Amino acid sequence: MSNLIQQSYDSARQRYADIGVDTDAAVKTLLGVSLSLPCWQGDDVRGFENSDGDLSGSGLMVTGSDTSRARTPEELRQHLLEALSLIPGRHRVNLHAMYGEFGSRKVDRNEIEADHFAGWIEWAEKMELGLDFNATCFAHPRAANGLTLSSPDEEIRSFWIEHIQRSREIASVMGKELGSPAVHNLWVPDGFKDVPADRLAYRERLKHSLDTIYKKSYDPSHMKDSLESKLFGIGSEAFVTGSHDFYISYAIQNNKMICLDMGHYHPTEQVADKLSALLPFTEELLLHISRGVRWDSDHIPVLDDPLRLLAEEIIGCGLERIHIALDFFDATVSRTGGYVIGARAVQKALLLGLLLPWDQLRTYEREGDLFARLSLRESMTMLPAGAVWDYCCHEAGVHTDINVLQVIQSYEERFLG
Ligand code: RNT
Ligand code: ZN
Repeated sequence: MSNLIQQSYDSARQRYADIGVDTDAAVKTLLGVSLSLPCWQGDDVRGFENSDGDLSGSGLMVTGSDTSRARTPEELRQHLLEALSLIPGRHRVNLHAMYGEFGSRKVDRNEIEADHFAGWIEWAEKMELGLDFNATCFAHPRAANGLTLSSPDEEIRSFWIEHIQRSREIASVMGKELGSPAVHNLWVPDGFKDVPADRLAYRERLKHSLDTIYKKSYDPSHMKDSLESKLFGIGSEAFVTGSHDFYISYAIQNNKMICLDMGHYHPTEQVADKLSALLPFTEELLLHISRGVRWDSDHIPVLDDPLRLLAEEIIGCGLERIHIALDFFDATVSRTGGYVIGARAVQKALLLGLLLPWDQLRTYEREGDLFARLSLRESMTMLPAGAVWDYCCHEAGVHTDINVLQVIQSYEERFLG
């Protein structure tokens, strides 16, 4: 089998070389790209607090009843390791604050500390994984009416400010201990189902809360902040305090990263187009790669057009300034399998971007030969990228696509006992 992979690769390499694309370099670059895997795909956004993990008021909704959900930190780490063994390259795990290891204690969000994540940090260090972090501003009685940092209730705002300040601190400990900066991403659910009467007051309160939160600055080699906007959520259809315009303005003024989630824009908007619109004004960006089906449905990514276009732009704009996190949850299928399919789809999309003859396309464009640009792009679509991908998996010691199903099936059998 591996002989066939090698032979197919050799002939693919020649085909690409003929149009000036170096497949060895593409594979090498791809294997150097780290993706941040969402811990929440492994357990349906439940976390390990000793509460019932009620998502109401969050706008997030997990559907499905596949039995593979991780119920403990150990099971979640087991799922992640199994998934990582099927994803070429070295990656990161994206944790939410509610995934601390609290034992049987009830630790409220305004009490969390780095110690609650010591097990994760130790594990990540051992497995050579980076960690990223998120404050969890939902699935909590104090967020049940869908308002946190922009709430008119001062006590509620202070509670969440404290939580987020602690979360940033924890992120910085993670980054410091692992020697790789942790991105602390902030998303709050704030908004209204119906038309608000004082939009400005909510946004001013959000700004004020953020100013308090970000007063403390951290060494960027330990922690970096990002802000995630949203167009609407379930229960925040008419108004979202932290809209795209709001956070762009805030991020640019305060030197923070913007997080672009693929499910958080109008369905006809291309998130791909936003990278080059933001990069002239900001040093780095965070992506939440997801697949929206009709709405912000958080489906597992597959190699579809929006993802291909986004990956092309990541390559076109330069990988160095873009952090790639995945954001999805699907309880209808194997949680571990979901990680594998989603992450590998992103990698395949990136590979397609890396296999484009960028210099030639840009030359045609500069020269105004737009038919040549169109024609060359189109002639790339049927070249043997699959042979390069198989080779990449093989090089990384990871199964090729066709074997994923069986490996996941036998893992699930063992997991479910
Ligand atoms: C919600 C945001 C956010 C969450 C995770 C769990 O709409 O996309 O990123 O999905 O933080
Ligand atoms: Zn997101």
